[in-house]
Amino acid sequence: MNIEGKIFELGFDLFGIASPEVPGSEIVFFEKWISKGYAANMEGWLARGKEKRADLSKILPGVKSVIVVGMNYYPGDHRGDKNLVARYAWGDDYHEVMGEKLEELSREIPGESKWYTDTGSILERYFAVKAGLGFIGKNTCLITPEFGSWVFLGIVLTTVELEPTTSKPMGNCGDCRKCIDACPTGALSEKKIDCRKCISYLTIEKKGNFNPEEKGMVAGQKFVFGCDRCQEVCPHNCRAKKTDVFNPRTPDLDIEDLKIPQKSPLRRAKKEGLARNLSAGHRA
Ligand code: B12
Repeated sequence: MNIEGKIFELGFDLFGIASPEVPGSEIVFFEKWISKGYAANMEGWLARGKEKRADLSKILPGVKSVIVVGMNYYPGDHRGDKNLVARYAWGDDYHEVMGEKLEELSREIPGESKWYTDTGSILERYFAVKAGLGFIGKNTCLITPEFGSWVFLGIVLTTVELEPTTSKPMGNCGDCRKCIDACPTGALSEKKIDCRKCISYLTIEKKGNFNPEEKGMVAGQKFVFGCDRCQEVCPHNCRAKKTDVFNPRTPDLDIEDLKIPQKSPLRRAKKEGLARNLSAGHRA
C-alpha cells in the first residue's frame, strides 16, 4: 500500500500522518473559546461535537492513525476592491472536489476508514500541525511553508497503524500582528477569533437578518462573502502559488446579476443571504 504515492496521484499537495490522541489542553482551549461566546450561533453544533473531538474512537472505533492532506487553492488576486468573494469560494466547492478524492483515497486503504473535509467534529487544524503540515498563525489559520495559509485540509481516519510523519522546522508569527491589526472589526486576538465579529462568519454562517450591530460591521467592507483580510496581509502568504485546480471564476459579485454558478460554495448563502450581504455591505 503506497499511501503517499496515491495521495499525490490524486492531486493533493501536502500530506502527513498523526496518531489519533488529542491532548486535554486542546479541548480546554476549545471549551474556553466556546464559553466566551466566540462561536456565535455555531455554538450548538460545535459544542455538541466536543466528545468526538476529544476522542476520535467515538467516530471510528479502533482508529489508529490520522492521515492529513492539504490542497493549495490560491486562485490569484481580486480585480476590484468591493463586493469581493473570499478566494476559497471562487471556484468549485472544495467539499465536493476534496470529498471525491478523499473517498478514493479511503478505498485504497485496508481496514475501516472515515474521511472529512470541514464536514465533521474533528480538530482539523490541530491534526495538521501534529502531522507536520504547518503551524497555527495569529489569524488562527494553518500556515504551511509551501503555500502559506491558502490550503484546504482533509482528514482520513483509519484503523490501520501507520508511522507518524515527523515535523519539519516551521516558521512562526514572531512579533508580527499584521492580521490582528488588519481585521476591520477587531475579531482577532492572538490565535483566537471572535466569530460574532468575523466578516467570514457574518456573511457565510450567520442565518437570518443582521441586527444593527452586525449590519454596521458588514457595511462598507470589501468582502461580501467570506473574508480574506487576515490572510492577505500575512507575510507568510508571499509563498502563495496560483492554481486553477478548483476552476476559479467568481472573484467578485455583480450586484445586478446574482447568478450563482453550479458547484459554487456561494450556494450555501443562497440568493437571499447574498442579497442581505450585498445590501449591508455595498459601497457605491
Ligand atoms: C467553524 C469554522 C469556521 C468559523 C470559525 C473559524 C475559527 N478560526 O475557528 C468561521 C465561520 C469564522 C470560519 C472562517 C474561515 N474558515 Co473555517 N472552519 C471552521 C471549522 C468547521 C471548525 C473550526 C473550529 O473548530 N474552530 C474552533 C477553534 C477553537 O478551533 P481551531 O480553529 O481548529 O483551533 C485549534 C488550534 O488552533 C488550537 N490552538 C490554537 N491556539 C492554541 C493555543 C493553545 C494554548 C492551545 C492548547 C491550542 C491552540 O486549538 C484549537 C482547538 O484545537 C473548520 C473545519 C474543522 N473541522 O476543523 C473550518 C476551517 C478552519 N476553515 C477553513 C477556512 C478556509 C476558512 C476561511 C479562510 C474561509 C474564508 N475565507 O472566509 C475563514 C478563515 C477565518 C479565520 N481566520 O479562521 C479551513 C482552514 C484551512 C487553514 N489553512 O487553516 C478549515 C480547516 C476547513 C478545511 N477543511 O479546509 N471557519
